[in-house]
Amino acid sequence: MAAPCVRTVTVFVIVFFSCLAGAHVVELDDRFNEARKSGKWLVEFYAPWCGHCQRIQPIWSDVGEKMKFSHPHIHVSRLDGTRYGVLKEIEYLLTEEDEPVRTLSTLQLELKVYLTDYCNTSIAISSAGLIEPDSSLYYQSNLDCTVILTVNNPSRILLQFYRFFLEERVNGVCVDSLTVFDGSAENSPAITEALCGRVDSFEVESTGSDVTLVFQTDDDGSNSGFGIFYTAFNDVPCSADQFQCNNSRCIDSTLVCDTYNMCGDGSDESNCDTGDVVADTGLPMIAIVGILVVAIFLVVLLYAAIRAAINKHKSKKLMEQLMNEMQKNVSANQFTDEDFWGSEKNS
Ligand SMILES: [Ca+2]
Ligand SMILES: [Ca+2]
Repeated sequence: MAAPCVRTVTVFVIVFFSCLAGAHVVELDDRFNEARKSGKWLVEFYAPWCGHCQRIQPIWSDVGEKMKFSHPHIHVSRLDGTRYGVLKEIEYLLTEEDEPVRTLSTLQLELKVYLTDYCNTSIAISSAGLIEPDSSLYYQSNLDCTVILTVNNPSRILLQFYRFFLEERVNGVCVDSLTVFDGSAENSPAITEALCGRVDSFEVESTGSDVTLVFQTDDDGSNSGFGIFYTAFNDVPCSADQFQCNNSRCIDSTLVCDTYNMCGDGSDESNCDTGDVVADTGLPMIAIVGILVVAIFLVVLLYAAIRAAINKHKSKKLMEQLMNEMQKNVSANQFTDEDFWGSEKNS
C-alpha cells in the first residue's frame, strides 16, 4: 500500500518544481533525493557563477522542450550544486531506481578544500580554490574546527562567500557558526562576527598573510553550509606572472578566463573569448531577449511604415493617371447639338 502514497507525493513535488522552473526544465532542490526515486531523470548540476553553465542553459531548455515530446518519461531538470552540496561545473546524471548513477561529463574544480579534513591544521595556499565544510549535503554536528589559511608574504587572502546557510539562531544565539579572524590565531582581530543562519554573498580580505576560520556546530540540526572562494593576491605592482585586476589586486595569471571570478570584481573573466553573451554584455539573458524582441518589433514597424508610404504613393500616381485618362476621354468625346438632334432640328 505504500507505493500509491509515494507516487502521489512525487507527482506533487514534480508539479511544484515545475512551477518554479518553467515548463520544460525542472529546477530541483534537496527534495530531489526523494523525487528521483520515481522514473528517470536527466539532471544538469550547475553553479550560478559558472560561465559554461550559463552558456548551456538555452541548449538545456531546448533539450527539455524536445524530450518532453520525444521522451516524456524522462524528467529534464537542473540542480544548483553550490546550494545542495555537489560542486561540479557541469554534470549530467541519468538515474533510475535500482540502476547505478552514470556520470556522462564531469569537470572538477581542482583546488577544493573540505574544511573538516583540515581541523586544527594550517593550509598553505598559493593560488586560489574553494572551501566547503565537507562533501556531504549537510555539515556535521559536534564540530570545533579551526583552520588557518596562509600565503607567502607579501600576499594576502581574499575570501568570497558565495553561499552561506547554517542553522538559524536559537533564542538569538548562533548554535552553529563560522568566524573569520585576521591572522594566524583565534585571538587575532575578527574580520567577521560569528556568522549563522542565511547570509547573502559577501567578501572579506586579510591585512596580512593569514586568516583563521573557526567552524563550530552543536549536537543537533544542520543545513547546507557554505561555499567560499579563496584567492591569494597582492597589491599592485603585479609581477610578470600575475594578472592585474581592475580593483588593483594582482592574482595568478593562470586564473584568467577559467570562468571563476577570482579577482572579486569579475575582471579576470571580462575579456575572454568564450562566446558567452551573458558574460560579455553584463546583461541578464531576459534583458537580451527583451532587447531582441523590441528590435524585431521596431524593424517590423519600420517595414510596415515604408510599405504604407509606398502604397500611398502608388495609389496617388494611379489616381492621377485615371484622372488624366478621363480628361482625355472627355476631350475626345465632346458632342454638338447636331450629334444629339440631328440636322432636322436646325432646319
Ligand atoms: Ca547545529
Ligand atoms: Ca578567473
